[in-house]
Amino acid sequence: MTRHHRSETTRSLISSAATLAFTGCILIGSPLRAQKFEPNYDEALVPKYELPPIVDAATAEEHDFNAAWGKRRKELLRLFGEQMYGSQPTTSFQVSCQKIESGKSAGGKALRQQFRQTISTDSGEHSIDLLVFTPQDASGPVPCFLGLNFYGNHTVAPDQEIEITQSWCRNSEDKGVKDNRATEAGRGTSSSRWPVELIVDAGFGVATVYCGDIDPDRHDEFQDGVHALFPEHRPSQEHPDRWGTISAWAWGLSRALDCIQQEVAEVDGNRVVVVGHSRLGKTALWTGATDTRFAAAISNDSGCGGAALSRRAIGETVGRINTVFPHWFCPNFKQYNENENALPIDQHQLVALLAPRPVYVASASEDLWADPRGEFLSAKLGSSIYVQLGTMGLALEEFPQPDTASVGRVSYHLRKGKHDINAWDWGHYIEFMKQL
Ligand code: GTR
Repeated sequence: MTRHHRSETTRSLISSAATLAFTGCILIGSPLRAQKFEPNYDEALVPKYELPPIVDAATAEEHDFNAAWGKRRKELLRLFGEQMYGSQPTTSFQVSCQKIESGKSAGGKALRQQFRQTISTDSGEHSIDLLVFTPQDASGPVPCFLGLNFYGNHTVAPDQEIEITQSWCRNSEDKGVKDNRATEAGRGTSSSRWPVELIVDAGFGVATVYCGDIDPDRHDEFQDGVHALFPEHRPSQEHPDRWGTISAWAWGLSRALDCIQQEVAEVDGNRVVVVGHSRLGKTALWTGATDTRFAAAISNDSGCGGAALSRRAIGETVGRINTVFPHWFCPNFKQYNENENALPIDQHQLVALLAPRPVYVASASEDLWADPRGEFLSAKLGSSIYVQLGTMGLALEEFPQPDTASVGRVSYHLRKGKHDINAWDWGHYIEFMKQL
């Protein structure tokens, strides 16, 4: 069998597996395994794997399927918490949210509002800034996107009034970060990723928080950021199931939603959609799973630890991500380095945790590191639960050609191009938003 032939065979097996509604799917690939941490990009070298079912056959037959799914959903959520992202603290905290500034933005089309949230526990106080744009001419509360940004709120728009973060930032000349401090030079440097005008013109709001305001993206044994508010809940050898940075970011997004629901009259707090790119796309899915107040979730190029199936081990793998970013997931997740088949979960089940709320998985054709095909398979397999719950699944049957978008209750698109989020992606997210 030629390599080409084998990969076509694998592909058709995968697509027929994708139509299997709920049983575990056995996918055939090569028994060969890529060398330790050497990325594999060859479909023919995807290892043999069997995916854990979203619901087993007996559950699927339950008379009251909604109730049976509710039980199974809890179990899946617990497994993702314990084995992958880490549980969030359950002890009490106080939170206050104050408007610190407002004015016109985006050439007068948007109302810009900035809020400072202060979260306190017996162990201290921590502040997080929230930036919200809504259409200037809205006649009532609007649905709103909420997502984290990588380098500070001031990077999302060339607007002099946006506060510059005081939190630790990764050094970047392009983003105006020097000595781990954000500067004026960063203003608007990520605006291609945040098309505020396009969004407000469509009648929606967009809100953002700097991820490093919640938890700086560095490995410090979970000492800083919101981890410091809950020292009794730090991950450790004895407690390898506690929150890593992605879970902390998700917790912070829930706090931002608290603030929106309580203080931002221009936004409809029941129609807030969590969105994120890349590591922040992984976070968007986990946030939507843990906090059902979010009306929907959008993961853009989220890859390994996001929408991509871990067991395919193509592009970035579990071993690689845990080595380069040891703080993103909980310590338990490291057991699965080079050992994905031992995972009790896989990422199609994370997509399923959004059901029946709308979910969007997006990929870019040249972003092989994030495994576009694995992201598509998660969306397709995860969508089976939507069908079982009596709503619509993903309309696409096969992994599509670049520049194809299928927008519905479960949505997927493959943008032509590189790892990024741009106006093409947002145009489709705006279409998706219209169903709310
Ligand atoms: C990469 C990482 C990916 C993705 C990306 C990003 O270095 O390997 O998992 O998260 O960073 O967030 O831009």
